[in-house]
Amino acid sequence: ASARLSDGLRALRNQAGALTQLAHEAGAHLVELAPSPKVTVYDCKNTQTLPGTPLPGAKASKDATAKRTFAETTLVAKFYKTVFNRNSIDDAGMTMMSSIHFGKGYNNAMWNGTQMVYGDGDGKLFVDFTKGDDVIGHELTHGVTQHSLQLAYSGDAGGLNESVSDCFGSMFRQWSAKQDVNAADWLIGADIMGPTAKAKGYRALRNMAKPDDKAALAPQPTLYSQITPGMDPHYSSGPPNLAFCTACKTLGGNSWEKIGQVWYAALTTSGAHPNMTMPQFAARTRQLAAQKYAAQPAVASAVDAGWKKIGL
Ligand code: ASN
Ligand code: ZN
Repeated sequence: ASARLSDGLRALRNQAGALTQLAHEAGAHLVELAPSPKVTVYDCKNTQTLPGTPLPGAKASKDATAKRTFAETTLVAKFYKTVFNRNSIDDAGMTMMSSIHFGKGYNNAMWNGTQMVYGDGDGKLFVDFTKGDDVIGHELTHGVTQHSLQLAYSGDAGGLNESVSDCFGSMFRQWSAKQDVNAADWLIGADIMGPTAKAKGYRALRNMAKPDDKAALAPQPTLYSQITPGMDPHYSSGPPNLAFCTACKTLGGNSWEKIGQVWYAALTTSGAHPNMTMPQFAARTRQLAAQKYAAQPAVASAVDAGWKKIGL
């Protein structure tokens, strides 16, 4: 009887083992089969009416702007998934929606709270805004911020909001081009400068490595103490951009692998903080770097060097 019992037990154990293996394989398949977020593109046909006319998929579209928007937005989704394990803008797989050809010669791009919007540029100061992969990463990241820290768009939080979009826009550009921190240009908007801007010597909208660069269309302050009340977030983003860039360069390697992970954790950990100040954000990244990379103190020292550079 005891022999039969142990045979039975062995059989049960084998079955349990097989089931565990099956569940493991099924789980692996579920991960592989998790759909990437849907990407949709609409054509405003040079009006300012949103969202415009829905366009067919990337392959079916004859419009280079549409093709590019499908491809680059899909790539930003892949960047967020593979580098940060984030499933779309809201981390719950929401459709990534964009409208192109917004307005006539429209010199801007934006996240409007629901979707991305891109102008064609006037062809003089700016070209088609979809030509900047960092621009696409920047606008989409405004959506990520809206669904995480929910930073306000004024004061310190406003500058942080803009800076986070530049940091992730730039990281996306670096990751796409497989560039380490030394190969990266650290410019925002280099690929959307039009002939007039270039003729005047402007090479980008902003330079994260040198916020006060005279060759940037919008030179920014470099120190936290230079930020004044009511300053536009596109200017007050200069110091935190420099802090991020300095931290990345101090550590070396690829920006998105360690310092980028610290910034992502600072953006997505523990609820909304709409009025977060820059000193608070700095403290948060210092703490997260020390926690996440306890065995690699060079990460926390690099983060510290970044904030010290701007006087924090
Ligand atoms: N392109 C600008 C931005 O995303 C639009 C704006 O001024 N909000 O920051
Ligand atoms: Zn922005």
